[in-house]
Amino acid sequence: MKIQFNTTLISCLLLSASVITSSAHAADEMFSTGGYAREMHKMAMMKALDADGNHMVTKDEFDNYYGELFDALDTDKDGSIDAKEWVGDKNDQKLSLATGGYSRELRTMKMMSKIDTNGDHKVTKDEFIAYQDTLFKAMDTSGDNQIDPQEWLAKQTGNK
Ligand SMILES: [Ca+2]
Ligand SMILES: [Ca+2]
Ligand SMILES: [Ca+2]
Repeated sequence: MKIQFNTTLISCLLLSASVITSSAHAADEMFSTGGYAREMHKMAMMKALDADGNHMVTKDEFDNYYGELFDALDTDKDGSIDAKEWVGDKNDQKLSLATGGYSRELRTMKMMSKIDTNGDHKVTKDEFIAYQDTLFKAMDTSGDNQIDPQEWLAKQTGNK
C-alpha cells in the first residue's frame, strides 16, 4: 500500500514536471518566430504598451494596446483580419502603434498561422486576444499581472 502511494506521488510529480517543461517548450519554439520574439522584447515596444509611462505594463495596458492593434490591422472593420490585411502593403507595413521591426515581424504569414488557431485563414479578435493573453502570462513570470522591464527583456519566449 505504501509503495503504491509513493508510486502515485512520483508519477504526479513527474507529470507536473513534464507539463511545465512542455509549456516552456511551447512558449520557446512554437509560440512565435525568433524575429517576432526579438522585436517584442525590445524596450521600444515596452514603451509603446506602457500607456501611463510608469515602467510597468499592466494587463489592462496590454489588452488595450492589442485591442487597438487589432482594429488597426482590421482595415475593413469586419471583425477579422484576413491574409491581405495581415500582411498589408509590402512597402508600408509599419503600424503607427508599433516599431517598424515589430510591425514587419508580426505581419508575416508564419505569425498569422500561429495566431489563427482554427486555421480558417482569418484572425478573429478572439484568436488575437487569446494569443496575446498567453503571451502576457508567459512574460509575466512573477505572476503579479504586470510586466516589469526585467521581465520584458527576459529571454524566454523564443527570444534567442
Ligand atoms: Ca504602466
Ligand atoms: Ca477584416
Ligand atoms: Ca481563424
